[in-house]
Amino acid sequence: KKFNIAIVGATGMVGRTFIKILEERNFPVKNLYLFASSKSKGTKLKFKGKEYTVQKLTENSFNEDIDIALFSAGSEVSKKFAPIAKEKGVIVVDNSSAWRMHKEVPLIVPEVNPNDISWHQGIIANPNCSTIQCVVPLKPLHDAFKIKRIVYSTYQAVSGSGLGGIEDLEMGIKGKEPKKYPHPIAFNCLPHIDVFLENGYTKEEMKMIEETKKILNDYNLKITATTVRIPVRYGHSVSINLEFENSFNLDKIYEILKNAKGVIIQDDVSNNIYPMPINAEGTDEVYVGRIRRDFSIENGINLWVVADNIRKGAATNTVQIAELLINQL
Ligand code: 11C
Repeated sequence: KKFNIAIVGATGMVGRTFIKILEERNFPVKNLYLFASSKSKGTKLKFKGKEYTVQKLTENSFNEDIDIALFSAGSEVSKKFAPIAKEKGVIVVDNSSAWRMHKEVPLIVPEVNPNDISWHQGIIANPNCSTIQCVVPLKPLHDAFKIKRIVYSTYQAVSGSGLGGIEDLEMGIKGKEPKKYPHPIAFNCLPHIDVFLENGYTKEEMKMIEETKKILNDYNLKITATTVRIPVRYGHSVSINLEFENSFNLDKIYEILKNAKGVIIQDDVSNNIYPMPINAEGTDEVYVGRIRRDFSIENGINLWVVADNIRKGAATNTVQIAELLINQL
């Protein structure tokens, strides 16, 4: 069986990657509909050698023929248009933060909580990129040793801010003033991703905290986060400090991560092998290394986790959710 697929935000960085990944994974597409803002109307994009013209997204864009719409056009577009699509019987998989914390919306990472697909009501949310890459290795460790507390510290690529982030980095290297960020990102790092909230955290930090609890379905977890933008084009890195309820041995941790779906261990420090964004770029796996005991507490470990934020952190995960869906349709 083949499906009619719409992409909303088709010309953006994630939108273009949706098209690439649908093609790479040989997703059974019957018709493809590409939508974007009026700015990008008429842009031609290729899928499996055939050219498609991007149409302006309007309230009449969705027809009953469309089975699934993949959205990546920002929260405001998702807030307005996802309910319109849903009303037409289209199932929305949304990459923005608009719907993630809604009770009736499953928030899915297919390696972690695929069964949550069963209770969707027309909208399914794709988590934030930095959350996705963390929960993939954390889920099997939580199942085995019960995580008590998580400390996330992130090192996030500029592509997380879209093309504007890449431009600030490229132009900044040439000495130009930043346009996207409040400070230069070239030769610098900014402990500031998304907006600051009243509690002193950024919205990116609170997304990591809240989304982790929802995906792991454990609201007792204690989590804190500091999210930092660094001058890297693609690939987010996260230092994760974990405290477990139960005792563990490191060999077992290695064994669990070795068998975890979607995880590749890169941990051979005697040969300088550890995960790095330049190696993760263009791939769909989550890389874990620097696995070591945290000697400052009883049951603690440190991990260094890297993934391509545009692929596993966004487009690939969204397409994987659509794959779960078509197995049900
Ligand atoms: C960043 N994580 O790297 C953000 C981008 O909630 O989907 C994705 C924002 C989101 O800036």
